[in-house]
Amino acid sequence: MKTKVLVSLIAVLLLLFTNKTDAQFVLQPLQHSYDAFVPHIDSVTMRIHYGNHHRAYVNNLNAAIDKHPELKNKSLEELLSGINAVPADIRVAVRNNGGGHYNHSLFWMLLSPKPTKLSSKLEKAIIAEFGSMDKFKAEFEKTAANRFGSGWVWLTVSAGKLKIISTPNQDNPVMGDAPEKGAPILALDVWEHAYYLKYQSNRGAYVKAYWNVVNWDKVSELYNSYK
Ligand code: MN3
Repeated sequence: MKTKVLVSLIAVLLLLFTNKTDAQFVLQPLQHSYDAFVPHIDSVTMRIHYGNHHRAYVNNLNAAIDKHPELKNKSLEELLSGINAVPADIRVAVRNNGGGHYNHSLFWMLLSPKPTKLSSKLEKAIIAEFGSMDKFKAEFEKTAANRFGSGWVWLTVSAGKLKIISTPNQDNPVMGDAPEKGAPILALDVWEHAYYLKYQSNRGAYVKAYWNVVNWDKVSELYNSYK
């Protein structure tokens, strides 16, 4: 019994310590419960993905920035868009963990447990660019399938134009050295940790299920803000 109390106390202290508020970057609370996206995304995957993977990116990013106090006033966007100006000894850490923090924050924000509808403005733009919603989804799914290993699939706005692109690892289209720069309005994580517990090697089924949980209201909002 005593041990149990002690273990709980240590857990609380650890939690307080890892969430210390002087950290530059903070893991924002999830807007939905872990089981909110069942059956499309299972709750264990949500818990581990957010609570372990995303938290580790935030902690590792803060640890890297701690080595260079001159970067303390930089926003995440500034660090990533200026990635080549980040000191060499922490550049890879900022790229991977800063990218991880940015990408996952966007990914969670763009999920919805309830059906949402894209704006007619965005729908028109998608149809103009890709031919139809079905063709857009097919191209997005194909891009997800073709990402070898770990990475992301994006719908971006670049010079007013919609584009589907993919990046490896935790890279993203806002990074200063991105081959295809753009403002992301849709973000899909295709790392195995995002789907393997439920879908195993069937990435395609995960990507198809993703359409059920996209927050089109938010995607439309982002589109309007970049258009
Ligand atoms: Mn992930």
